[in-house]
Amino acid sequence: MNQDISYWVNQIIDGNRALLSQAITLCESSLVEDQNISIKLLEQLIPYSGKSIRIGVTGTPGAGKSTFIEALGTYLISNHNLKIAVLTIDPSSERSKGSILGDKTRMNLLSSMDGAFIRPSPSSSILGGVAKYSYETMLLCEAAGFDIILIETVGVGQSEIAVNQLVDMLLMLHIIGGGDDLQGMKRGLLEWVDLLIINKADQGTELMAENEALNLKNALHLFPLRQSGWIPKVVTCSSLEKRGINEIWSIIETFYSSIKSSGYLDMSRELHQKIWFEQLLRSSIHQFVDQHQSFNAIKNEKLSAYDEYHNPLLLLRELKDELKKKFSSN
Ligand SMILES: Nc1nc2c(ncn2[C@@H]2O[C@H](COP(=O)(O)OP(=O)(O)OP(=O)(O)O)[C@@H](O)[C@H]2O)c(=O)[nH]1
Ligand SMILES: [Mg+2]
Repeated sequence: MNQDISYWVNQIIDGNRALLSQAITLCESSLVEDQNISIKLLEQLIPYSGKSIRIGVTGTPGAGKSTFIEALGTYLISNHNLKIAVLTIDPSSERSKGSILGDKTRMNLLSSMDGAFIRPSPSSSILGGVAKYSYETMLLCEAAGFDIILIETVGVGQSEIAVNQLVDMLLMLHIIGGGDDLQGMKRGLLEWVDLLIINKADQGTELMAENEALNLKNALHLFPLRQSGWIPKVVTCSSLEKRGINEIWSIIETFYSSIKSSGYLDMSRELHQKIWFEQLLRSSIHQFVDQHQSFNAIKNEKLSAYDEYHNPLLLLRELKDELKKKFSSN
């Protein structure tokens, strides 16, 4: 980093996309020096964050998440003059080492619009269905003035619980005939979903989609009332033909103003912040211990005597005992 932190801070607040991208890259870097710079940047940018609507988009592979984000994003930019940041996973990143092209994410039109910023993170960094540094990336995008943050998840099952620790609202895309989703793990996930969208309601499947929506609405009624007080909605849409998108936006607006006025929004964001703090604390402790000379000296001494043990757990116990002795007396 050639310029000082305050230069970066001002540029990001002014909406400099190139520096925003670089700041995200610093967050994602495995180098401790880069991580330290990104933490300093975030420290100063946090006061400028928090003003967006944070939305998670989940659903089984191929449900149409990317196509839906493209439809919603282009609608919001064109009709509401909003600025949209999309955080997604780049499926090709393993091979191409970090491509950031929109066309690889099925968001061709959106990626060409001025009001959009699409950030595919490398698939190697996935942790529970979202990129490892999605929270940091989201804060940076908010400081850069984006009104809506859309986070696309990958994978199925419990992963979406992780996205729930980032966003204000969780949307789930559902394919017609995918009723089995309600069984097993998906049932647990449904407790977190605020809006269930039956996608691909087009090309003759509209009626089936309406019936499915009705069944799902009935199924959702059986869930206990949520802490947010919100009763989850079920709608049909066609992301491909861009139908049903305005209705979805009006549900998002209603949801957002309801959790804002009830105080639930502040409460859940505070919880997310504490979860982030815990994660940062753990990695700081890890980093500190790794770099601590006395710790490394004791560890290396023990490791050099490994042949005497032939039992990693015994070695670990002795190492822990010695560390306790050393650090509890200081
Ligand atoms: N008919 C129809 N096809 C759709 C619709 N939305 C998406 N598709 C198609 O479904 C396929 C998968 O769409 P994606 O948007 O890539 O789905 P995804 O959930 O993002 O997929 P992954 O990221 O791979 O999990 C593509 O061929 C889309 O063209 C829709 O509303 N109607
Ligand atoms: Mg996708």
